[in-house]
Amino acid sequence: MVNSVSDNSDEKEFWENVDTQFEEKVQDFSKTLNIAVIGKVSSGKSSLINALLKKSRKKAIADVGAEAGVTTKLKILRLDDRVRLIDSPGLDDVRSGNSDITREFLKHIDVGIIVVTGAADASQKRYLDDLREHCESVFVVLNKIDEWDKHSPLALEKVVTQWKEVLKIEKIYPVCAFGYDVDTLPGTPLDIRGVYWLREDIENFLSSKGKDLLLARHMGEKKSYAVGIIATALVAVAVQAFIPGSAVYITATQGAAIVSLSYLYTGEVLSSKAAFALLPAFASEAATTTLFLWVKSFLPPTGIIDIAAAVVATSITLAILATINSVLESGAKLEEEELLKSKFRTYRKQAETTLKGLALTDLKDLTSWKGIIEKFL
Ligand SMILES: Nc1nc2c(ncn2[C@@H]2O[C@H](COP(=O)(O)OP(=O)(O)OP(=O)(O)O)[C@@H](O)[C@H]2O)c(=O)[nH]1
Ligand SMILES: [Mg+2]
Repeated sequence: MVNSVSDNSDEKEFWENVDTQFEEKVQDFSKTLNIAVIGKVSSGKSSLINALLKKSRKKAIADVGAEAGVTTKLKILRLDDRVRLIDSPGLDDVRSGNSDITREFLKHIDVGIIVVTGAADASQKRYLDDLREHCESVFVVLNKIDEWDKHSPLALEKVVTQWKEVLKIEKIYPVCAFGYDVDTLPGTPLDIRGVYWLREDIENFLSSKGKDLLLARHMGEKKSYAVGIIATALVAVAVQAFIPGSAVYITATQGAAIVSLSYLYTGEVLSSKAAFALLPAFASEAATTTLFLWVKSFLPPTGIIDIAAAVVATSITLAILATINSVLESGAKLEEEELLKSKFRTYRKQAETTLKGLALTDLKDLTSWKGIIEKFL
């Protein structure tokens, strides 16, 4: 391929612009995340942590025991270099931990969760107040709601109301996190209730701080997060397809989504260079030989106000990201170019069929994308 001088400078400018856009889009993974789970002995703190992280009994990360005081004082779960979960009866125990880790931790706690059980107990107010002083966001959880299974539904409602009154709070999360005890009878299924809503609110808070993926990476189930990353990228691409110079934005969006997917599955932060180095594998599948020309071939630099352009851009992006997701999910390496190519061929055909006949409103709608991608992956 012989490029003229002006093509080369076009290409250079293109990549400079892509890099600028990429930096704006990519999540900052160097942040830290501290979560404190506080509550009386045997209230179910460790069980709740497992449920929150969507762990199976076999893959539980926090020890659960029927005897009181399994988490005797302070348990520090170091999920990775940047993410810490502290499980403790109260912040007093964290304070008396008096190590570098606990001192650092107390300086900034992103999320505090206080776990209570049974009848309303005003003595818990001081633990809540203490937690509030150290945390950006606090969630109160009423665990073991299965204790009321044999009562009328009103009984649980009354308890919830009383807890709100004694703690002077607007919201409490009634949950059940049963089944993580190693002594649970074999074959007994987990009984998890209400944790979905707690998780969703915590994730929304973390997302507002650009920290959602720091936690998502430790979840026992990753697919729903991958769907979210891909859907968000596709909405952006559908919108960007109509902007002049769309190729720059779309390439940057693809790169940032690749970095997010890679972090979700491996915890590794890909450089922009490494992320963009993957794209030529998909380009050479198409007719043209360089990524620059390939991107331009489906996206005129001026942008055209045409649904067909948006469909092409989203279907190619969907195929690229589905390929990356599939390789990472299977534990294979992104460097395996032949694998990328062969998966991309299949996904590209599938994407074209799936997206045929979609309206522009669908292409710009996050929920409709999530539905499509869930079936697609
Ligand atoms: N019925 C019922 N039991 C639960 C629930 N959640 C936890 N448990 C049980 O309560 C006991 C204590 O649970 P843990 O998760 O170990 O509680 P903890 O607060 O971490 O306890 P310590 O570490 O000892 O302070 C275990 O036997 C759990 O199986 C629940 O929602 N319902
Ligand atoms: Mg415990």
